[in-house]
Amino acid sequence: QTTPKPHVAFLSSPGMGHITPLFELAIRLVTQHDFQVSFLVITTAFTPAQSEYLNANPHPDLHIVDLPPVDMSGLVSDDMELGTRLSLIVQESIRPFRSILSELKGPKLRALVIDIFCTGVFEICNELAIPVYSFFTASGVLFTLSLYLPSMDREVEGDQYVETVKVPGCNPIRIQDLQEPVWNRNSDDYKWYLFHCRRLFMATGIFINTWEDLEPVSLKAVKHEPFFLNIPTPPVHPIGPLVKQIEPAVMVKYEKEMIAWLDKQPKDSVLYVSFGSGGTLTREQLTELAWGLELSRQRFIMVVRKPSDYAAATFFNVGSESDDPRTYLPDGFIERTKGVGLVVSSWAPQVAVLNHPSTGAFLSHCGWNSTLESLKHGVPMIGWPMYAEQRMNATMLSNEVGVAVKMHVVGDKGETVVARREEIKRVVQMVMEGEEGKKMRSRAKELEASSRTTLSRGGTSYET
Ligand code: BUP
Repeated sequence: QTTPKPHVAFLSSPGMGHITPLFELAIRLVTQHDFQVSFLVITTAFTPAQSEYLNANPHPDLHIVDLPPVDMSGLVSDDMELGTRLSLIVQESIRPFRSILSELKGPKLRALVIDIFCTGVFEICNELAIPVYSFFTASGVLFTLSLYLPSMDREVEGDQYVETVKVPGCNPIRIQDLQEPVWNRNSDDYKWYLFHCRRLFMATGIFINTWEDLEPVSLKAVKHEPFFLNIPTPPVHPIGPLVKQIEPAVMVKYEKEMIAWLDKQPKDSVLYVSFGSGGTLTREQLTELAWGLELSRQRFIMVVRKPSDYAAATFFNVGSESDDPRTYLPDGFIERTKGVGLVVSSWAPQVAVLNHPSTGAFLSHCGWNSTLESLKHGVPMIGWPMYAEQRMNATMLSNEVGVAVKMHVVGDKGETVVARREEIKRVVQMVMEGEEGKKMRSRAKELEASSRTTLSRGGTSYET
């Protein structure tokens, strides 16, 4: 009689930013380590992009299990901050969690893997004796801050953090770089985030989507700094960079055309511009960006979506917008940049673009998935952070890692500053043609090589 394969369940909060790394871990457990996985999907606030991604690579040992949709009317509103909204959706969706787990097909669960917004499952799993591993899908910088947050919260008075944050063993974080929820102690988002951070300590272990060569400072702090040893932090397992694989098979016509266009461009000559699935610019900023790109005379692919002050933008409408970008880009921009630039509405095959030899840099919001995808493919970045922990990421990537230059979009008081076309032109030219760009590209190539090593058999992330 053969022993059944170890059975592990996954639960992710909605949104590609969290689903992607958890699903990539699930795929690897199944294809490289002989596990079977039940991947539980919260169907509320689900987008076409998410279901396309989850259904792209069927595998007999990877079961997608849809949780019953929940009615969130009256519980969430459009003006609610993202973390609060996610926490509430998860809270409602896991009400029947005990019966969901008991109905899973396959042998008894050996573990459950969750993301930071799913910490409401600890009690039930405890009763059922199922170990819970938390997969922290953001950077090591945010991870160490998150472990420190409950202690920091106890020591501070007042509504806001006003001094540079000094997480033990880590580089100081400027107040302007803190994500908004951490900044404002009265906000619901802060309270929810603090709640989840406190509960991180209930995990049997914590996976983190990074690796030693990218974030030595944070990982060393967690391992050796007395503060973290004393709290005590559960065992921390760096397993990154786990990013979406290239999926040429599922590309639709306009995506194939983009890649065909890239095929005709010289090596490292194209700037890829995208602000992630949650990022929108104002109309004024989008105009400046378009002019900056045009004046730079560099090749580009720009993913655009409706400006934030054009119509209500929501976090979950990705892939559903069909408005013509001509209505919000400068008059004649698309015609004048024809042949040099490509404008795509809303969604691009990002990993395939970053993997393409013609892509020379990524102007990015510095979301952690986008960052890892860029570095895994050896592409340097122009950091244009928008929300959440992206400002910390951009600072770390430019000051510590040397793979990015930051666009000046954050003022001294943390306010958003409009980047002007001349500055955009200067930074784009510097990265695409200048010495600074060359240095960053060579550093990004080093990290590409190191990411390959760590994920290969015998490498630290693979073995972990
Ligand atoms: Br937008 C976009 N194509 O056009 P986020 C995103 N993605 O393939 P991050 C595309 O979605 P945040 C597009 O490659 C990544 O794997 C992208 O993107 C893919 O996440 C995934 O939401 C998620 O931009 O930022 O970069 O971690 O901080 O917003 O979660």
